[in-house]
Amino acid sequence: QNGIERPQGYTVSFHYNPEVEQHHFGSKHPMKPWRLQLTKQLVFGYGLHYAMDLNESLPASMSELARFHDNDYLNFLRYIKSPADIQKRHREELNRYVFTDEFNDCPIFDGIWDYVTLCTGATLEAAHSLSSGQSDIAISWSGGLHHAKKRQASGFCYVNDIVLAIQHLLEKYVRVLYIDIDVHHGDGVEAAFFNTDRVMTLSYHKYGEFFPGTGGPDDTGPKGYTEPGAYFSLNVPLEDGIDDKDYEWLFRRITGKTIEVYRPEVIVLQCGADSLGGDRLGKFNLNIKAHGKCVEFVKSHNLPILILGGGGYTPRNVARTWCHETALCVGATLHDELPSFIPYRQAFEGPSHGSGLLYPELNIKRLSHPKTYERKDLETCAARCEDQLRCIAH
Ligand code: TV1
Ligand code: CA
Ligand code: ZN
Repeated sequence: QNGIERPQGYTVSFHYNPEVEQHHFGSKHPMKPWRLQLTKQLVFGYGLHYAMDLNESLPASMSELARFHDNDYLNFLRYIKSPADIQKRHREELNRYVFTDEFNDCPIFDGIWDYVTLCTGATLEAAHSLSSGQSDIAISWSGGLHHAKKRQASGFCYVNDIVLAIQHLLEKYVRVLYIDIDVHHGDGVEAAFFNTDRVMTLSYHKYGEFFPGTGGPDDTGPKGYTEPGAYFSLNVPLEDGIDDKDYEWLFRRITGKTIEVYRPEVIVLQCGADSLGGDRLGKFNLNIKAHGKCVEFVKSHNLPILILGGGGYTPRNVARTWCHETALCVGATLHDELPSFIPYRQAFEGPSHGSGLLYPELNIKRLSHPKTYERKDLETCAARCEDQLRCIAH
């Protein structure tokens, strides 16, 4: 079994439905659900499935989604026909009257209802696996869709599986810590729990002329400082080109202090892989191992963890990252050379595919974004976060 063993003393569960990966946002759209197929192939190629409980999850039901979302919005998603569908019937009028924007973040595509309910179903099943004590670390790579609002799709996200999972966790746990290492601000999750101190949200992201534009240093929760939730939104706005060393330093310092002060009973970790160097949309310079150190650091606190996906727009690197992080969860060390027998191995191969190495390897080394900050900016940022954390008293 490739030397992969079950972890001693704790259980890891993996929640997934292979139908998700069959959906397409459109050929030019950066969100590629098939990155989940690549991820799963690496996970299985390395034999990591021997070390976890595997679950083929069911789609979430309408009533489960309605615990956060508006019924009218959900019915729209459920019954809307994709443009391709409409086009078949009204091709001529459509070409005459409709300007179809090529940069539509949230297109209506075939099977959209199946897609959103499958992504959410996996995350809700993972949350249930934790709350029922069946597992200690539950993984749902198709989840992590942090921008979706109560009645509005935003930034490639239609249904907010994270909010729904946290709502479920709140039935059992008193304090939930949400940590978001996607390169974008976790605005939808922050907004949903803005007025409560039972959920603390902590997002690391690029800030300044970047989607969604929120998550600045003064975005800390409701401004009346006696209101519940005041100071329980913590944001770490970052500049282009942040590297492994600086990110690890900030992440450990701020996340460590947050866990110490807030004392969560469970942690939800959104592992968006668009914070990697070489991402098609992101602007950071992280290597896979540095991204993974965030997962390792969170795990080292021995609390139940819900591990979610999110962004990630260079599919071969998304798969590498999430496979590496699955291995960290089960406590396995993987050989850097990718398994030779996985389907689609060519997707990971060759200099023209990015790694520049003779054999496809798990780590990536070629990074691209110029650094636009100085050491003192990081110090200021960390000090400001610590000031905010001092305002949280239990
Ligand atoms: C269709 C085709 C849509 C090509 C969108 C990049 C496209 C983008 C496309 C794109 C693109 C964004 C904005 C638009 C402000 C809006 C999963 C009015 C080459 C969690 C979502 C980013 C990130 C949205 C999601 C962003 C996540 N960037 N090509 N769209 N304008 N939208 O900037 O956090 O990773 O880029
Ligand atoms: Ca983030
Ligand atoms: Zn993102």
